[in-house]
Amino acid sequence: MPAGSVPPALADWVAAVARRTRPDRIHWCDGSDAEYDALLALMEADGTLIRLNPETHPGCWLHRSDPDDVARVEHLTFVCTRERDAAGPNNHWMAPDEAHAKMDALFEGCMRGRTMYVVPYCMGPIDSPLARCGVEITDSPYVVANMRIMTRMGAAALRRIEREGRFVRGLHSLGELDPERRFIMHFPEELSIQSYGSGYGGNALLGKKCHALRIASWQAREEGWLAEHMLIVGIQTPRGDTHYVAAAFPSACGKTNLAMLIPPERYRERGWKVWTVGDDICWMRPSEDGRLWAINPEAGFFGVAPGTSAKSNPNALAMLQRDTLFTNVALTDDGQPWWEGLDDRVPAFDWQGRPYDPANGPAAHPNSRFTVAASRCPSYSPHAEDPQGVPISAIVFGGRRASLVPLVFEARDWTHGVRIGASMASETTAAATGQVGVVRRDPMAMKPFCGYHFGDYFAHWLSFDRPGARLPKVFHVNWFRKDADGRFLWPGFGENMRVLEWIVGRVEGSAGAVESRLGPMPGRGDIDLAGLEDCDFDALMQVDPEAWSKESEEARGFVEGLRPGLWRQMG
Ligand code: OXD
Ligand code: MN
Repeated sequence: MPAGSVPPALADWVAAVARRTRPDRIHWCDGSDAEYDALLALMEADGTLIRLNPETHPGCWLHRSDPDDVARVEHLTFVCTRERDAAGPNNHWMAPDEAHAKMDALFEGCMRGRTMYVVPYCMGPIDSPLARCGVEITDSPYVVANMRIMTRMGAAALRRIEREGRFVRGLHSLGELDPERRFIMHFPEELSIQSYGSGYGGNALLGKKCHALRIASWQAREEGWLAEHMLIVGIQTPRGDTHYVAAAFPSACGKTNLAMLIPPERYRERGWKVWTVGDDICWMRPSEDGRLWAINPEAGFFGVAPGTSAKSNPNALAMLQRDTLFTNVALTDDGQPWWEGLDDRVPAFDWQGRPYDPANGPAAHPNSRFTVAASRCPSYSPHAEDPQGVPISAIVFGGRRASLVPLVFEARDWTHGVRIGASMASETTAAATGQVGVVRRDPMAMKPFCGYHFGDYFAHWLSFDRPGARLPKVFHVNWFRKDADGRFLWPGFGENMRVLEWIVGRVEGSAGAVESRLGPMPGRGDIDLAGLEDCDFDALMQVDPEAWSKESEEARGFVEGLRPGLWRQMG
């Protein structure tokens, strides 16, 4: 037990878990440097971690996971509410009694021969009224090390738990890493999570998707706030004002790149700057001034490595030079991490540790990751840890759509914005197991993460439009539109600044737009296209009326199928 007092509810729960799982040892995590170093040493000794080249990448490590355990498993992820309807058709559902019986059997004796770590953590700045605490029990030191980077973990979180008495209970075991014995269960009514059989981030770092999205979205609805799959950036204008933008994109669609965008030189010269607050999750709450104020509940980035390069994300590349845990990337012959899109070196070993052979597929797993402290990011906002959060001026929804959807358009008002978010669809990526590149409905990028019925979720969003509210403007973007030959029509990355400038201009009331059936859009003269002579702006913005009507009809059918009458309430 840690020095100082442990709330009885926590002590009792830990004891009960230990009786069931039978660990050899129990370690209460304090979050200290010494503890982290000891964990790394332990994992180096047993081969869980490989030390990377200390000259080029001091403090960096590689973890190779089981090849069958490399992504989120949506088909094995359940929301277990008493009433099936509460979980909605967007979630797999299991009755709580049945789920508990299943999980109890799996956890029985599963930690024999292992250490059970008790990880108190806080999602959000430790002194923020918007932050929430949890405790994860796990038998994976890799999970503990990641939780230390991704959350405020240890003694301070335990003190907050002691003060508040309330915390989310997360129980995790690697089990046998057998895909046939793997479940990620959520019990929102009990504020608890149980995860068995996977060590992959989204399945095992329970503070992240399980707590900060699925459980938190449930709590947010009860308490009048929003827990969203959104990055948060501050856009500083030449006048020195900073507008905060929250943006929802499905997994592996460039949230980390956008969160760390470096404006092109022309913009920098004029005084534009982009500040990173978060790259994945945003908790927003209406404040007394009527605006939505947001925090990033995480303390680190668990980003997709492939595609990260000096061109796509120089800030990320700079922060990954030290003190980073890499998972399933490839290795160069001198022990440096490598992934597709990084540069033109040829790696020596692939993500499974085999001598690299292109015949075996990509060298790095397409969902290989880095875990790094947010404070290591060169563009980390000086306001990222403000307890009250940052005020949100604009919300952006975006999907990965090769056709149909224009570069950017604006919602007419909040309710129309909710309709736009609810209508989102995107091509699937490697962040979850299953087929890649298939367009699926992913409203507000929350399909895998909303912990309750989507119909109730959209109604909750609509409820923010009330007297006195000063709600953000809402936009939709698509960086991924292609021409007939399959080439991207928009350069993306830093050049997305042009679109952000238009969005900020709309917020400030200075940028023009043309009306369209989708909502206001930039005309040629409204957006900076200087130097983009090759870019076919008309093709980027073009909307095929018939195809659009078909898409809207599908979205309407989807929303009406959730809760009849809801579509009409959405603008
Ligand atoms: C993530 C995801 O890891 O969305 O952020 O899968
Ligand atoms: Mn994500």
